[in-house]
Amino acid sequence: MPILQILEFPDPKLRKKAEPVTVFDEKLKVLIADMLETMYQAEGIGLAATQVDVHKRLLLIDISENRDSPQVFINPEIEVLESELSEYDEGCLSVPGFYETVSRPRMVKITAQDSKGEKFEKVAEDILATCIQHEIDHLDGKLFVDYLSILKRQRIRSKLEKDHKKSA
Ligand code: QAP
Ligand code: CO
Repeated sequence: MPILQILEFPDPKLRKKAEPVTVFDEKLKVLIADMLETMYQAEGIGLAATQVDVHKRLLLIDISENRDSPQVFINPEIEVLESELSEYDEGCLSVPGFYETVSRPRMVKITAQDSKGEKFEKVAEDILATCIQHEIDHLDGKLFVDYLSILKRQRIRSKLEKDHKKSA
């Protein structure tokens, strides 16, 4: 199965807003399979379609130790259940090599559809809640670096731009 190319910050394509998925067909299943393969080979815990330049509201998460429990969320909506925030050192496959602390609501309820279009709800806490919020941000064109100081964000941008020039 093909490994998809992951866009990297500051690529402007990462800023596009994704459109709802309306067709739950074989093509969607192939995309999910390719994205899973891509996430596992890159050793990520989460991947949004935006990151592989597909601007549809679809994301994957696998926070399991054995990397064998993928969760697929299509057209996810989020409701904050607790005003309490939790802090995590976040990274991103689109911002390779950088980890920074971000605060987000600790507990959220997600309403989404599965690969068959079936609606489901899930309450997520801690790392799963953080990860889902991080991935939904991608679908809205947002990145974790947007929560950092301008200085930190610019340092990350310069470093990655240098890397991209070298490999171009
Ligand atoms: C989002 O990120 C996340 O820099 C998922 O060199 C991460 O899977 C949410 C990765 C942490 C909450 C906490 C990053 C792999 C993977 C890198 C990822 C890298 C290799 C990031
Ligand atoms: Co990310």
